[in-house]
Amino acid sequence: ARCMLGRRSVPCLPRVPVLGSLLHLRSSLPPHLLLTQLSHRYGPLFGLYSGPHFTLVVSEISLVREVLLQRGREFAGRPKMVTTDVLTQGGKDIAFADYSPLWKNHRRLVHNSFTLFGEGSSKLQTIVQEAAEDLCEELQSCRGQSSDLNPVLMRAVTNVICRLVFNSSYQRNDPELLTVMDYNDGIVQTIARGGLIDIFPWLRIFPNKDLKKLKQCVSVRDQLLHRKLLEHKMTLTPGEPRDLLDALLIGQMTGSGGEDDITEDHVLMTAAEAFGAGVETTSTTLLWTIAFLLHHPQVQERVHSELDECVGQARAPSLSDRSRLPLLDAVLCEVMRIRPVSPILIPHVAMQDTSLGGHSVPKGTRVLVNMWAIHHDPKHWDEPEQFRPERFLDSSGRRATPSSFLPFGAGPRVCVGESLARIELFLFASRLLQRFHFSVPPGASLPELQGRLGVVLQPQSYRVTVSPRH
Ligand code: HEM
Ligand code: PLO
Repeated sequence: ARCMLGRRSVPCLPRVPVLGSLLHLRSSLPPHLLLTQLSHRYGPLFGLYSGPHFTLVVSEISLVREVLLQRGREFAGRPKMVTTDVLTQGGKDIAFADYSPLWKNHRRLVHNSFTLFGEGSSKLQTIVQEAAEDLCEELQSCRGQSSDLNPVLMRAVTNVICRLVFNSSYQRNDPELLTVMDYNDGIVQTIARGGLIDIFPWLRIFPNKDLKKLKQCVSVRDQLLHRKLLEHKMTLTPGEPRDLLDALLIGQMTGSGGEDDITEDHVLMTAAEAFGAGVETTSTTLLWTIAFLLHHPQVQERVHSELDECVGQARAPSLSDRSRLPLLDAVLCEVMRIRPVSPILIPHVAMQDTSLGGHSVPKGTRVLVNMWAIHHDPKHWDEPEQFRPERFLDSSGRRATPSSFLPFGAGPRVCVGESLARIELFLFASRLLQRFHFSVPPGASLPELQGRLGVVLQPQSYRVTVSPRH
């Protein structure tokens, strides 16, 4: 089938009333693979109806650049979804909020506060190094036994966000940490299943077990955050923000008093989102990194040698070593290429009538950017299924960045946590690999690499033997 966009038409999945194209989207494949397969049949720009919503699927880098960059403003809207509305009090966050002047203010404030406490200061480096140290100690105490890294990594990255947002951290069995991990787990299991594409808002009127669980988790989260917020407000000194929460509160209080100012609820949602986005994505990327290194022991060996030569054993790696560790950097990029944690980003929406690839696009059209397809496009990547960090190195061994690589998106909706994430990935991965060798436990099989798409693309859980190198 084809659908008309202005005077030209694009290929389109067949549709029926009410269900739209859903009958053609039934598949055992996860959404990013199904959409990639469909793009082979229907082309780099095709339409479908997810229920009543007309949706364009974009699978080619020049079109993706048009959506995210050239026409970034026009495509910066977000669809309304039932589960994310529950998660964010109807869009009082950054990621799932529709484009508006208030959202712009909010995003700018968050961005500035991140810069203040993160990228701009050496404080972040210390925070991450401390969390990495703590993580290494915990692994050291495993004494070469096989373990599941997920919970240990989660605590380590949670503590980074915790220091950044609340200026506090959690001990190993802190009951509050367990509460946080528990509600987070509940949210991950119930939110936006099927990769962030909520399709039938009217399902809400039926009793829904998942939605109930989501609401419960969100309410536990909000109580906890509310307490933190109160504590902060009582001890706040204007002009001397101790952490991100202080900076946001100060920003909120010094607003112009107009209707585009953020409220205290927005501050709360920002803290919640920093935790959600900061923890889930970073720990997952680290898990993928170890999984691929288990599959490619010779790459792990080369990273070990690079670290031994450039940093040695006497001190922890720091950000200033980054340019001297191009292979490690390339490994992290290759991991984010081959298994992007957010393979179809968050859906975008056209906020006004606009165009894409020469087709006119009506206001309200949803756009799915298939980053998986971009990162696996054989026109841009030689043997895209192969894990080859060398892709990110030029002929003299320096880091290079190919143009079909956008793991954080781009443009007005680019990931706000990008530099924080890169800093964390580098400092965690370098310290871990400096101190430990990762191997498949005796008798166990290699980790599965297909991944499961929930709210992020995660590896199936696997076990690993962590042995100290020195
Ligand atoms: C959005 C990737 C870590 C906060 C996004 C998007 C991607 C992404 C692909 C969606 C872009 C779009 O819809 O066009 C990643 C990756 C990470 C990571 C690969 C780590 C490996 C983080 C961290 C934080 C964060 C550490 C914060 C602490 C956000 C927020 C948004 C976002 C708030 C929404 C931006 C908006 O809609 O305007 N991220 N992210 N992310 N990310 Fe990240
Ligand atoms: C993860 C579970 C948390 O409890 C809530 C949460 C908040 C922000 C979400 C994040 C979850 C998943 C990853 C998301 C992030 C915003 C941006 C990020 C979707 C649902 C990505 C990768 O796009």
